[in-house]
Amino acid sequence: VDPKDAKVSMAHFYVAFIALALGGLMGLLQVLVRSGKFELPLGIGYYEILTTHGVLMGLILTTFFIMGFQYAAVSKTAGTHSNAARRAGWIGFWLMTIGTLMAAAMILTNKASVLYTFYAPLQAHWIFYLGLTLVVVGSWVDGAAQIMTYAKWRKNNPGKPSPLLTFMAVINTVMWIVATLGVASTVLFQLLPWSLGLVDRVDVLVSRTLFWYFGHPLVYFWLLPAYMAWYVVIPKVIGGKIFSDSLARLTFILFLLFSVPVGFHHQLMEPGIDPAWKFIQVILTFMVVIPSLMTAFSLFATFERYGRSKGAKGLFGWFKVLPWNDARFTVPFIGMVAFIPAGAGGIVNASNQMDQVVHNTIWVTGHFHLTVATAVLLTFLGVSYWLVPHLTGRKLTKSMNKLAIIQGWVWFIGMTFMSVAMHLEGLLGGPRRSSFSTYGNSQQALDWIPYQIAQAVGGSILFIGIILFLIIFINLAFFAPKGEEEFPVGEAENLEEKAPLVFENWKLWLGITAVLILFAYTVPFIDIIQNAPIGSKGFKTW
Ligand code: HAS
Repeated sequence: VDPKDAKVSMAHFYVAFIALALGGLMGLLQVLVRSGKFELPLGIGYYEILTTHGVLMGLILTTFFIMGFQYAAVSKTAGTHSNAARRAGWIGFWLMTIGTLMAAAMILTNKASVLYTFYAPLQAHWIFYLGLTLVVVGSWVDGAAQIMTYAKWRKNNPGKPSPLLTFMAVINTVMWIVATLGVASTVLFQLLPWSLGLVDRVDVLVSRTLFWYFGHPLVYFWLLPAYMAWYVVIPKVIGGKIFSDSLARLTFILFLLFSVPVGFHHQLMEPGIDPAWKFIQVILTFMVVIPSLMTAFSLFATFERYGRSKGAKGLFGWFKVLPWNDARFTVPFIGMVAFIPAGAGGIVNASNQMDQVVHNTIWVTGHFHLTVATAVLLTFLGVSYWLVPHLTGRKLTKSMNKLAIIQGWVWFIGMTFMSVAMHLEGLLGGPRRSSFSTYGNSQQALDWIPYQIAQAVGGSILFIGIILFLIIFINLAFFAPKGEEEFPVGEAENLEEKAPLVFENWKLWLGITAVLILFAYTVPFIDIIQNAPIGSKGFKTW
């Protein structure tokens, strides 16, 4: 990656990992409070730390890391960004950073304790909403940089499929732009005017529906960069090949089509939405499971073929020959393994009847700590172990590689404690988004306490995992010996197999995406607006 482009990516990573440090500390406080053995000092509120944790980890760490990673990936595979694209990268970065500071200032002064979902009826200070708007607009400008470089590549290479990693980054950016239109609408037309006092009431169901129109593709915006690493980087790291370039592209296109029209599976328990439309969106949710199953198939195929080429025998012989001493492989691999129970939990959530048991319980928190906080995050950390030294012109030394592997296993142990306990407590009815309470010593709430203590143990181990990562990151950014670290980009097994050009027919894919969204949302939206009550005054949190 060109050193000028490297600087843009590194700037994103600094903000991302400051968010990880602060957000991680809030996570630690969170599990300690919920164990019932610790009280927050200085009158700090539970929802203040919960919001800080969710916004920093779920929105800031992820968006900054993803934009920095994709910017570098496009520069590496489609060629150095032009001056205009690099300017866009910097403008996007600064807009996002200013927005982050505005939102953080409001959360830390307890004027925006509205959780990371921030939908009505909870109301935050208008500066919080404006800050988040800048984060979203900044990410569009950042995304535009990637699209510009992709367009330039296509112009210079007519009739050829674009580099796989660039193609994947562009799909994720396009999906992000389509998804953020929902959150931008609720913020600009509902939440900002309402918090400024320009309107008195707000339609809560409209705001929640627009949020979840965005909220589900948001989780795939987190996932797809991890899939980029699993499909393209991991085969090269282990010395194998990408199972199929075309299958990887098709997977990403399916995500573009099916990520958005599924938001109702977060609202299955909400009144005011016709059950028939909920049912339709549940079916579409099961469609979006398919590309993940294709990914699992493709990864197993890559591992097995590599294993056989090394003489491995039997069903799982390949497992032994994988490069376990290489953090660039081991850390993301732990993430992949976690994604198997994580995905199974997601399928439980998406099943209407079972969601009635788990909705709003801490089971859901367990689900998303396995998905985004393990499968995705460990992959991001595994990527950082080679990308940061690649960008700073340094080397991942043997001792840091060892520490990175330990970091991955520490995370695995901590998350096993925490998320298993969360899933089990959820099945016993333990609520999410709530501070410690015995509910007047009710037996049911007393039964939750051992699980809450297990979560505190797991959460404390995870915090050690974050400290280990930060030590390695600081070393790789500033102190590791100078040298060259590879940016691993895998090759497809069959180089003759050219990806069909129809995959880059954007009119076709964006057209189908629009049709699916209109199909899934138009009628229910008209219903919601027609049957709207007079709206809610909401709850001011400031
Ligand atoms: Fe989810 C709630 C359904 C995936 C994140 N999810 C959430 C929330 C978050 C979240 C943050 O239908 C909470 C939102 C809130 O605050 O309220 N989720 C699903 C489904 C999937 C799914 C069907 N979720 C994710 C991913 C996330 C994420 C990915 C973040 C990155 N989720 C739901 C539902 C709710 C929900 C409901 C609402 C619940 C409620 O009541 O509120 C699917 O996409 C999952 C498909 C995944 C698979 C797994 C494939 C496995 C692979 C690994 C292969 C491993 C290898 C290694 C090769 C089918 C690819 C092998 C090695 C060996 C040794 C074996």
